[in-house]
Amino acid sequence: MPTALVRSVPETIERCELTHLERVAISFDRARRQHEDYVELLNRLGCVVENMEALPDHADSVFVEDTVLVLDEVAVILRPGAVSRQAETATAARAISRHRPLLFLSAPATLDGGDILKCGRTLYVGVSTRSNAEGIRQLAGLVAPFDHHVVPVPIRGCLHLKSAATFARADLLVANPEWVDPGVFEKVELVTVHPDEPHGANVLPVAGFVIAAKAFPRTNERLTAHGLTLETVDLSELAKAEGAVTCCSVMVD
Ligand code: CIR
Repeated sequence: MPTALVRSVPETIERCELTHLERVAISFDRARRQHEDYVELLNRLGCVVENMEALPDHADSVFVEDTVLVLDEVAVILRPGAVSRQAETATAARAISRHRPLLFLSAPATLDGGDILKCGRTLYVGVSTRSNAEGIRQLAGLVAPFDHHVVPVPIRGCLHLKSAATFARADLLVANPEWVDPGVFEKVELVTVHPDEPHGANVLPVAGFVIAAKAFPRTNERLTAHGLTLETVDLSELAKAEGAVTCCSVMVD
């Protein structure tokens, strides 16, 4: 069963980074409850949940996905593109070092985990406002000895590659074609988001289930019609901080 690394919602979440959304009030209590439900769901699906050290002064620290890439052989400690987030990686490195040998990106590289979409031995990496060419170059060099290869993917109009596309199953991509060209991915079945649900492409497969946000019922219906079993969670408060399903955990298989 996978281990899921998570980190609690900081009270400072209202001061989060925002790129594509207007700042609106975020209820800390509601965000914390929603995150607890998410963690409970991971538990129920059989994950061993490990809580990383809380970082109360780091407004975006609940979004642990952006700090580390975990492969079977190693973990790569990333360098988030938002300067305010770069100090989050030290505690992530401590937590993940119990599971994998560590490799590190170094300045001037920047790369957010939300930009890395893994499919077999291919790492698709979004070229975004957070992840730069040097980050992609360094990552490719670090993972090449383990036979993983990196494919840069242009995105537009969204924060991360995984805002635009994720694999709901190894052979099934869910994508928003306004934000990424689905043609760049290996030949897989494609489900597009419902046009009224541009953020609906971020889903997390866990133990034969697919975790999806409740906010996207019409996209979720499309996934169910493809034979997937969905577990939905309400992450509406974290969505105000531009968070989604994948970014709240780091899965260690
Ligand atoms: C940020 O802008 O960094 C946070 N407010 C949201 C990060 C979401 N991360 C993710 O989807 N991987």
